[in-house]
Amino acid sequence: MTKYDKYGALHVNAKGKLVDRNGVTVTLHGFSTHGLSWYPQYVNRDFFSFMSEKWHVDVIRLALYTAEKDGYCVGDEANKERLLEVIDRGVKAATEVGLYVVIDWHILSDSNPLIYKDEAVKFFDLMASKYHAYGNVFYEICNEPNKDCTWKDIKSYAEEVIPVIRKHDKYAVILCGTPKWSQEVDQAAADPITIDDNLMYVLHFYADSHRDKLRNKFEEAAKGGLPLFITEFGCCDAGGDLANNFEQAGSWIELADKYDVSYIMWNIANRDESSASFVPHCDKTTDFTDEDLNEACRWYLKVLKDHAS
Ligand code: IDC
Repeated sequence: MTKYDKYGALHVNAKGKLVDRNGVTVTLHGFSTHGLSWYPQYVNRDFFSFMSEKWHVDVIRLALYTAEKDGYCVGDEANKERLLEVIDRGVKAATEVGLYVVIDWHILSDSNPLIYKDEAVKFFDLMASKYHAYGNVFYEICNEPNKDCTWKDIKSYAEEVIPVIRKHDKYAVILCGTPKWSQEVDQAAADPITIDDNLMYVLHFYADSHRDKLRNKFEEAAKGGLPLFITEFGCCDAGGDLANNFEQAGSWIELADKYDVSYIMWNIANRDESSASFVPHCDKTTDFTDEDLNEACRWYLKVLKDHAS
């Protein structure tokens, strides 16, 4: 039985928890792709099926960069078409193997989602019109607002994008990033979005950089009933490439589990960086064995295995 067969379409309940079709609390665990322009080869059905069966993964995040490296908003029309095809392949592959899938509007160097708001409106209009009947799709409307982008900016962006999604898709869970690279969930808690209640706020952590201070912020918000989803984390530093800190990462996992918060690890690629799952010389796109995997990936697979048993 696939994860989707088991839980069906998910939603957020009045206590801020993600629940299944019977109202039972669910937590999802999985991986994020690296940028879809960089590494489209990992978006394939065989690998998704492998992750589901061998790695106990139940969610895949498709990271669509908006600005970096042939990003969706900076390339030409042909580039856009290519990226839309990769997303379509990813959503369909996830659906066929019964995984949940997050469509991630991956803002980063474009620090404020208002910069490409018009593109985002068109993009989510298209996504929701295509995938509204799927039931396993999450829409993540802005990865990591940063620099001087305020919660007020994000909220006004969300208030424009959410109705566009809801025009087509009444039920999907929408995920919204928070200020300072998706860390300041306290600001969202103080002034939540009220136009929609099937919504979760995003927190990201990189375990060696973000420790007790951010965990306290997370815990306050979780205790207060704010719906939270960790759509991206790493065991290393926020740059994604220095040493892993599994002690700190373990504290994060424990805390997320305590509050039934779902989490997704960055990243699926063989890039030469510690946050990448695969070693650089591995060019497989499925059927990975231990020696193909970097340390952080091996550590996470143990976490997933423990969860499954
Ligand atoms: C990093 C990638 C790296 C890439 C860089 C710039 O790992 O290969 O060169 O982006 O595009 C985030 C971001 C995520 C970052 C990651 C690590 O969401 O895009 O990926 N990170 O720096 N937030 C905190 C860390």
